Amino acid sequence: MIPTPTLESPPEDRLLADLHDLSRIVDPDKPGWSRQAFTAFDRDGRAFARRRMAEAGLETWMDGAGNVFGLLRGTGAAGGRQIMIGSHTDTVESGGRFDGIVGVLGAIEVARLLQESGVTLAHDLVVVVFFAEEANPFGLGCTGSAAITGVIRPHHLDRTDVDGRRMGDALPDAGIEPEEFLRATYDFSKVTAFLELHIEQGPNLEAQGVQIGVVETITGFARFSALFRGRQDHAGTTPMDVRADACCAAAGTILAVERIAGDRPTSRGTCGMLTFTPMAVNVVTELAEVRGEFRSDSGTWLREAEQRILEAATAEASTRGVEVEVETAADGDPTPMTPGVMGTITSVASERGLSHARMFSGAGHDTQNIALHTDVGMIFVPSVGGRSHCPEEFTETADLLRGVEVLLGSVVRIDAQ
Ligand code: HGY
Ligand code: MN
Ligand code: MN
Ligand code: MN
Repeated sequence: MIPTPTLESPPEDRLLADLHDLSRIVDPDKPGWSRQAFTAFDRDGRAFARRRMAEAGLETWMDGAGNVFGLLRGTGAAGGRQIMIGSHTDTVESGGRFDGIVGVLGAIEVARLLQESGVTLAHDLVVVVFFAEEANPFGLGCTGSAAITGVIRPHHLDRTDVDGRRMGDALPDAGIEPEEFLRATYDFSKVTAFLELHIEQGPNLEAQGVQIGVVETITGFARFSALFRGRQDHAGTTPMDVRADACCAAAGTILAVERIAGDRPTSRGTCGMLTFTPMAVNVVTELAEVRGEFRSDSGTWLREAEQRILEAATAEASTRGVEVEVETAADGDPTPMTPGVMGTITSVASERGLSHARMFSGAGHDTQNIALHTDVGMIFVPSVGGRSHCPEEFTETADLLRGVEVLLGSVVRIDAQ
C-alpha cells in the first residue's frame, strides 16, 4: 500500500513533495497558481516533470509539440505494446495545484511503485505530460495532444489572441518550433490503452460521499467569438437613440449565452473574455469582442446553440446599428470512454473496497483526443467544495493516494488482459 502521509506534516511523501515543488514553479506576480501555456513557467513545469521521470528511472524525451514522455520498459511479452498514462501541468491564470498535475505526478508515482514492488509489466509503460491542455489565448484547448492525434491543421497556427498575435508566432516562447509542431505525431497503434487520473473539478463525488469517479462521457464543446463594430462617440453629448454602441450589443449577447445554456441542466455557457476598444468610461465603444464557449453532453444541442448565439448576436447588433462577425468552432462532440477500460477501473476500485460511481465530465481533457486512436478511461478523485480553476482548488491527500492506487491497479490489470 502507498504510505498515507498527512498534509499537516512537511510534505515528506514523494507525491506530496512533488506537488509542493511543482506548485512553486508559478508566476509569483499572480494570485493562486499560474503556470500558463506559452510562458516560461509552463516550460519549467514540464521540465520539472521530465526530471522527476528521469529520477524515477524512465527514458525521457520531448516531441515537437512540447509533449514530454517517459518510458519504463516492460518484459517485451506484449510485443512492444504500450500502456500510456498522464495528463497536463499547465494551469489557468490564478488556478490551482491539482488540475492536471495529479494525473502527471500520480503517473510518475505509479512508475516508481511498479519498480519498488518488483513488478515488470509485459507492456512498456509511457508517462506523458501534454503541452497546453488549458484553453489558450488562441482559443484552442488540449493543444499538445491535438497535435499528435491529427486534430491540429496548419490553419490553427493562424489563430490569434486578443492582441492579434498568431499562435504560430507564440509557439517559440514555449520552446516549440511551428514546423516541428505541425509534424509531431505518435504511433498510437501500439498503445493498448490510455488512462488519465484527474480531479473531478466539480461537486458530485464529495456530495455523494463517493471516493472514485469512473468517467463515462466527457463534455462536447462549441467555442465562439463575436466582434462588434459600432461607432466611437462622446459619452456625454451623443443622444441614446443615435448611438451605435458595440459595448451594449456585446452585453446583450453575453446574456443570451446565459439564457441559451439555461435551457438544459447538463449544458453550460460561459463568456470568459471581453475586450473593448477604446477602454474609456466617457467614450461610446467602437469595438467589443466577446469570446466564450458552450459545453454539453449533447452534440445536437451544441450545434443548435451555435446557431442560436449567431442569431442572438446578429439581433443585438442590428437593433443598434452595429456590425458583427461571429466565428464558431465546434471543438468536438461529447466523448464516450471505452467500456472495457471503465470496467477495469470499476473492478479495481471495488476490489479495494473503494466507493465509486459512473459520471459525466463537464471538464474537457486530453483523453478526448487520445480517444480518437485507442481505448481510454478516466479516474476522478473528489474536489473539496467542487471548486477548480481557482486558488481554492483542493483535494485531500487520502483521495490523491486512492486515485494513484486505482490507476496503478488498472494499469496492472490491463497489462495482464
Ligand atoms: O476547461 C476545461 O474543462 C479543462 O479544465 N481544461
Ligand atoms: Mn485538466
Ligand atoms: Mn483545467
Ligand atoms: Mn485533462
